[in-house]
Amino acid sequence: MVELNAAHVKRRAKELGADLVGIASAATLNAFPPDPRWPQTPERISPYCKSVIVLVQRIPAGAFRCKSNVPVQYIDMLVLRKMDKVAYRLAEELEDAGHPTFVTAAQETDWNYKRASYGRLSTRHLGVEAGLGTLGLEVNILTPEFGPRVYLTGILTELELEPDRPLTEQVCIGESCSRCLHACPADAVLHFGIDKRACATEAQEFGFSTILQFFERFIDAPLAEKRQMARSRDVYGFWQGLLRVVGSFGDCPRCLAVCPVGNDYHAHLADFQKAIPEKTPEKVALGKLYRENRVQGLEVAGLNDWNRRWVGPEGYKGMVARQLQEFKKAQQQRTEAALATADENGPE
Ligand code: B12
Ligand code: SF4
Ligand code: SF4
Repeated sequence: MVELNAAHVKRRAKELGADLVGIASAATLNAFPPDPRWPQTPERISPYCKSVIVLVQRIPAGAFRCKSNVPVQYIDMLVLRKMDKVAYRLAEELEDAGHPTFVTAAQETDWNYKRASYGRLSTRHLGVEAGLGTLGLEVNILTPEFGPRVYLTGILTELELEPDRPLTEQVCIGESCSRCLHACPADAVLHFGIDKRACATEAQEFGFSTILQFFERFIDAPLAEKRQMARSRDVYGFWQGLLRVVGSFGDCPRCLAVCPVGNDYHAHLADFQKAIPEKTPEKVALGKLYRENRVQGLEVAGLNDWNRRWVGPEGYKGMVARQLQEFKKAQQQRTEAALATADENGPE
């Protein structure tokens, strides 16, 4: 049996193509389910799981510079495919080395959990436990490297691996930023929470509940109307969703696009995403209200004692500003180095 440790596993994950990787202990995940009423824990899936290896795959920033959301929707699917392949290859290698290992579905939900709105594991919470980021105002996980523009998956293994420590500093700038709230077309961003039903109208235009509602109407409709319905845009949307998942989820990328966390934002998005067309005085006022409520220490569901663990218990301490300064410094050094090389080479 090959002796494997956390450093080896992480190196292999990166070699296989993962952008970020971290490790969470199954015991910790079992002790801290995101929503204890419906515990999304490894022990519910396998009693033998010791560690969860969490992979992050970034969504290339270029897709967020387009005139419509369509390129992001397509690239989301490619990112998920790549992530699944990387996870599968790593699981296979660990099993070949003698450690039973398998991958969980990154996008499926559990029919028995909160009307199928919860995954078997919450991969965002896995990411926080594995030290890869913290939850933002819109409860996406924000990684310091790529902000929320990532997908995540979990590999469950019986191999005991040294876990990473969660970040205690809040990565999200918080209420004083509120850019995700300003950009949300469905007014779904709560205070470190999300109105899922509202979000789903934009993010899952042709998702399960739309299909269900369509067929309920279809069953009761007279024959002539049935014919019309069968040829409607909805059915085309369902077909596209089945074919390529586009439309069945991941339709709306606005909260991902405008978040100023991550060097990918500084490098490629700061110019294009600076102005937020969806911003209204009402949304700005709501962000301010969230801020006042937090300053005054009012009760906020998303920031209660249980949830604070995943938001970053120390609060925001300027991580994004520090990162931006470092980014600008590195950019200047690159420009100076390029100029120096040009000088050395002399005129053409
Ligand atoms: C179901 C689902 C959805 C559905 C929900 C459907 C429904 N009808 O309920 C909806 C449509 C909302 C959705 C939307 C999106 N999703 Co989605 N989704 C999932 C999925 C499959 C399961 C989520 C889950 O299990 N959550 C578990 C619960 C416990 O978490 P939670 O609901 O956020 O609850 C916490 C807080 O919100 C808070 N809370 C809960 N209830 C309440 C109530 C109040 C009032 C408050 C204040 C707080 C609060 O406490 C909880 C504990 O911390 C995951 C994949 C996975 N397996 O994890 C992807 C996932 C979360 N989605 C993802 C993405 C990218 C999106 C979208 C951006 C769409 C897109 N372009 O793909 C939007 C983002 C919306 C957002 N800001 O959160 C990514 C997130 C990546 C990231 N950076 O975080 C994931 C992780 C997929 C993946 N494999 O990478 N999604
Ligand atoms: S995915 Fe779109 S609708 Fe959902 S929270 Fe983000 S911005 Fe709002
Ligand atoms: S846009 Fe601002 S408030 Fe929203 S998650 Fe990103 S940093 Fe936090």
